[in-house]
Amino acid sequence: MKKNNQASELEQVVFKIIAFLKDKSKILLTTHDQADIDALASLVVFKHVLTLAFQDKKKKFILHARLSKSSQTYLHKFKQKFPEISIELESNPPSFLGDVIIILDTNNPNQITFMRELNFTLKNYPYFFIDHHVPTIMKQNSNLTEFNLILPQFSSTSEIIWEIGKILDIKLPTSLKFLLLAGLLIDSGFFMHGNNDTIKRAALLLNEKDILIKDVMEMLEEEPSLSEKIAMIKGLQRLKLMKKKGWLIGISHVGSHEADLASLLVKIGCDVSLVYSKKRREHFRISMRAKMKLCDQYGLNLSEILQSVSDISDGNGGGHPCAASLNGQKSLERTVEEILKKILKILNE
Ligand SMILES: [Mn+2]
Repeated sequence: MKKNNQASELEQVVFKIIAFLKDKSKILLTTHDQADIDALASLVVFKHVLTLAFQDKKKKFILHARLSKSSQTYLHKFKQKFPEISIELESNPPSFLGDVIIILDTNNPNQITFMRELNFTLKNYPYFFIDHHVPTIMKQNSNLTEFNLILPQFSSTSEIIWEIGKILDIKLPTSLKFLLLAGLLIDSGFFMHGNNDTIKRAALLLNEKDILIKDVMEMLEEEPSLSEKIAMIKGLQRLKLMKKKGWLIGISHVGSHEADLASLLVKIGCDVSLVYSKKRREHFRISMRAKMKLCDQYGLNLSEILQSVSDISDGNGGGHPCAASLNGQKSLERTVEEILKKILKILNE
């Protein structure tokens, strides 16, 4: 029953979005910085879905994204396998912003560099989000909230785009289903952080037997770069451990690859990990991961914790209950202290 309600709610918003976009001639689709494969897949497939939904040659869709290193590598391999698909991505701040901006795979405008770069222009610019992260509490003047699809119950934005495509009765070619599966696999940690629906959607994407899951997984395999390997090893050397009621909290720091190290620490036995990385000037980034068991049993929510310390660091945090990050610009030490205090308090309960 609940599921049907959810489905129809999604449907309603999707039809509202389509009605709203009907008379818009230039639509900008963008995503967070260091766009990952889920972000890339969502952008490319959503453009395809909208193009077919409108069948209007005068309508222009612009994709804007700055890809992470690993998404660039992935895109290269993807284009070799599917040369028939043309993907054009803008990476410079767009000169013309279009009539509306649709932001995919984040619901925090601070995570979009060009928005920061064009701060003044965007203040009154209409935009809305399609995303699967925990909603950020933020005052956003020009956000068209009635079109927001912020759905943390989805493991990936790729899956939301897949559902939108189904609602609009758009049939996707093999290549784009392949791409959505890649986004779904990456963001669900190969189903590790997924739920029943994640697996059901993956099964549907594989239904027509034109895709082998082995091929999708193989394309996602990536030998870590030398700098990543060194960062992991150095980060492990600097590891500090805290023990609380049998739970292990691992704390470390690296120059880059903080998210990878945070994931690695949980893989090798930490129940919670916190890895920070100092960036230029006072700026820093904190990445955190936790075992799912801990989030379920204790209601630990890293996204909420990082949002709650955003003020101290004059930054913004968010993500998921078991995987979250924070970009800060001051008081690194105090921020880390405050985070650890909150975690210890939860574990004490
Ligand atoms: Mn994502």
